[in-house]
Amino acid sequence: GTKRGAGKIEVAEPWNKLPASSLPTDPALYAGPFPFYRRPSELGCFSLDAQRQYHGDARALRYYCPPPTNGQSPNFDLRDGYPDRYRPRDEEVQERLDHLLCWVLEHRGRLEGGPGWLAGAIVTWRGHLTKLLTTPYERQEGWQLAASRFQGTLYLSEVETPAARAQRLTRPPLLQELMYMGYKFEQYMCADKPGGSTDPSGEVNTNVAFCSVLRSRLGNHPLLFSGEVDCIDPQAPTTQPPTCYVELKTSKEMRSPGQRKSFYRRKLLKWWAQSFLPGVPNVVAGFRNPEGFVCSLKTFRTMEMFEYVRNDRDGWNPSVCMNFCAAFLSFAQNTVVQDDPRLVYLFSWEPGSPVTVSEHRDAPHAFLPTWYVEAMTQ
Ligand code: 0WD
Ligand code: CA
Repeated sequence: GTKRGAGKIEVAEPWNKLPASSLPTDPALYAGPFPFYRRPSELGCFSLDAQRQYHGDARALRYYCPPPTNGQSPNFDLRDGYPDRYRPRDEEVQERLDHLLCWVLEHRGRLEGGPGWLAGAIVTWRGHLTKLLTTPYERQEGWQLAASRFQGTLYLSEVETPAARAQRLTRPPLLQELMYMGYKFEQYMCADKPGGSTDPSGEVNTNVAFCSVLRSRLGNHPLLFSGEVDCIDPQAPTTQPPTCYVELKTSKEMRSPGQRKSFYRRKLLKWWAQSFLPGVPNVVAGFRNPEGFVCSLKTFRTMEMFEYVRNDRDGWNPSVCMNFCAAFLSFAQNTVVQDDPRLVYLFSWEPGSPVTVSEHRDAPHAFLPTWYVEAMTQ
C-alpha cells in the first residue's frame, strides 16, 4: 500500500485504491462468526400525524393491549372497515430520508458519542438495513439504494425499482385488502393510552407512525437509523426502549408441515431481521384464517427465531445476514469517497446477481434536500 512518514517514499499504487465494482451476495461467502453488533440504544423518537406531519415527540406511540387470556381465543375480523374506514398513505409521495433528516437536524448538536460521531456514521431507515440483511436469501425482489456522503456521514436512501413501482401500480385488490388487514390487526392490539382499551370502530390511517431513532454499530460502521415501532408494552419487565417495544405481525394460519417450513424459512427471516436491528425483543403474530379472522396469537422472541431453522439445510443464518450487511456497508464506504450531497451512487441488486453501482449527479437521484444541506452548512 501507500507508505507515509519521514524518509519513506510515496509509492503510487492507484489500483489498490480503486473500489470494487460489484459485490457478490452468495450466502456461502458470508458464513463465519457473527460480527460485532452494538446493543442498539434509543437516541430519540418522532411521530407522524394523520396528515403525515412531523412532530418531534411520541404522540403517535400506542400501547400494547392484548385480549384477556381467560381461555378464550381472539376473534378479530381483519376485513372490518375495509375500504370505508381506510385512509391509506399516498404512496406516490417519495419521502426518502426526509423525516429522519428532520430529527437529525434538530438533534445534531447534542448527539451522544461526542462531536464528530455523526461524521463517521451511516444514516438510513431500519427498513433499508432489513433488506440488506435478507439479501443473501432473497429470490424474488431486488432493490436499489442511493448513497451520498455529506460532512463525512454516509446517507443511504432506497429508490423504488421500476419493477416494484409497476407492481405497486397494478396491486391486485386482494393484496390491497391484505395490506389493510395488517394495520387493522394493530388496531385490535393497541390502545392510545397505557392501560386504555382498544377501539376497532375507528379509522385505520396509515399516515400515522411512531418512529424510534437508534444508535448501533455493525463491525466498524457506526449506525444511526430509524424504524417504525408498533407499540410499547407498559407491562414489559423493563420500560427502557427499545426493550419494551413490541412488533405486531399477521400471517396465514399454518395447516401443513410444508406451510410451517416455509414460514420459518421466509417469514421468520424477515421478522428476525426487522426486529433484531433495533433490538425489539418480541414479535406478536396474529394468525388469520381464510375468512380473514385472527383466531390465535403467538409471541415469537426475536433471539429465538433462528432456532426454527438452525438444523434446516435450506434455512437462514443470522451471521450470513450480518456479515453481508457489513460487507455492503464497507463496499458503499469505499465507493462513495467524494463528500458532495449532489453526488449519488446508486447500488442496484437483482436476485441471482451481484450488487452493482452507477454514479449520478443531481435530479432525479440526489436525495439530500436543500433545506437540510443549507441548515447543516450553517
Ligand atoms: O422512502 C421509502 N422508500 C420508505 C419509507 C420505505 C419504507 C418505509 N418508509 C417510511 C415509512 O413510511 C415509515 O414512516 O419509513 C418509516 C419507517 O420505516 P422502517 O421502519 O424503516 O420500515 P419497515 O421496517 O420496512 O416497515 C416498518 C413498518 C411496516 O410494518 P410491517 O409490520 O408491515 O413491516 O412501517 C410501515 C409498516 O407498518 N411501512 C409503511 N407505512 C407507510 N408507507 C411503509 C410505507 N411505504 N413501509 C412500511
Ligand atoms: Ca408491524
